[in-house]
Amino acid sequence: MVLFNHAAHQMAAKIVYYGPGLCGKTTNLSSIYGKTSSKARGEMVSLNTDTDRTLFFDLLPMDMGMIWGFRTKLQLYTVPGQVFYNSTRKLVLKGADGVVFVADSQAQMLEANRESLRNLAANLEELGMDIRTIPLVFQWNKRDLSNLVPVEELEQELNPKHLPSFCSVASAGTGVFETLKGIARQTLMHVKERHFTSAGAPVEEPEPKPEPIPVPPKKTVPEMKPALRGKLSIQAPHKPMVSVPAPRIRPVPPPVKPNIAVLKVTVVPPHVAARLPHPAVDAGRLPRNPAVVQKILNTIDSESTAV
Ligand SMILES: Nc1nc2c(ncn2[C@@H]2O[C@H](COP(=O)(O)OP(=O)(O)OP(=O)(O)O)[C@@H](O)[C@H]2O)c(=O)[nH]1
Ligand SMILES: [Mg+2]
Repeated sequence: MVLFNHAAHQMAAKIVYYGPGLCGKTTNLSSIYGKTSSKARGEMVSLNTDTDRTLFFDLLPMDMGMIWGFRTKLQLYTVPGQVFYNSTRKLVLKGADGVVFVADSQAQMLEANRESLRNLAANLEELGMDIRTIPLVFQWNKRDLSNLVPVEELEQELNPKHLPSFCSVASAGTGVFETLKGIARQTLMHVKERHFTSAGAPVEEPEPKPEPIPVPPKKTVPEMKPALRGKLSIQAPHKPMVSVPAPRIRPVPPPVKPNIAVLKVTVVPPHVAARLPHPAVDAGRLPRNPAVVQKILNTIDSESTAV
């Protein structure tokens, strides 16, 4: 499925090279990689077995420049051709925008080509796609070898709908770019039909609507039996009585009366003390005679500073 980034004006399409084992799919991508400037392509990723057979896929990103106002990228993939890797083939095929069917032109490989084409149709169908509508081109590879099936026979056997087809020697780079251009044209025309208006403006896909959040159904009061209508009074729903322990209240102690003693201090300055009538005052002892004491106190009162 072609990917659009409308904000960045970019689009990317996925092209898958399909065909029987050893027909030359990986060789196609290696040849494109070797003959393209590093500006026009990314790095090629290959996941191979020990014997250099494709284990998972090869991937080669290609920059096709500006097309209809979009920077256009093609992601070229190959599938593993060996029969027992079918689940991987299906995985790689998922989301393809175009397919190159690479056939091995050798006579002994004709049945393997037929089988691989049937497998392509079946896998597309399982993925919800259709071999009759997906952009598809054929490549008759290994035309340099002997014991070849004539091109007319290959067309009849494998391409009865006369879709675009190309003869190639992938190992020598012959016919490889013609094939790539052929599938790029088919795929981009298909993208244009589906995603651009007749005036050439891209059709923005509407934002997918968020899944509605399920709302629990409202609880409805069951219909009252006619016989009971008018006989029932509305009552507050019965609530079971729950005994709650009384809260523990701590007795508040009565406010404590502060024991405030008012202390009157009398400071006797030295000049007053010197004129006191009794020398015992200096020693901190009061005379026993009340008259003398009173006289002392009067003197203190009149001449001292109360604090
Ligand atoms: N003579 C000749 N040999 C080719 C040609 N194309 C590919 N080969 C050789 O065929 C062998 C298999 O090629 P691959 O590209 O690895 O085949 P494949 O389709 O990727 O195989 P799987 O990964 O197993 O599916 C290699 O030795 C290639 O050099 C060709 O046009 N002519
Ligand atoms: Mg391969």
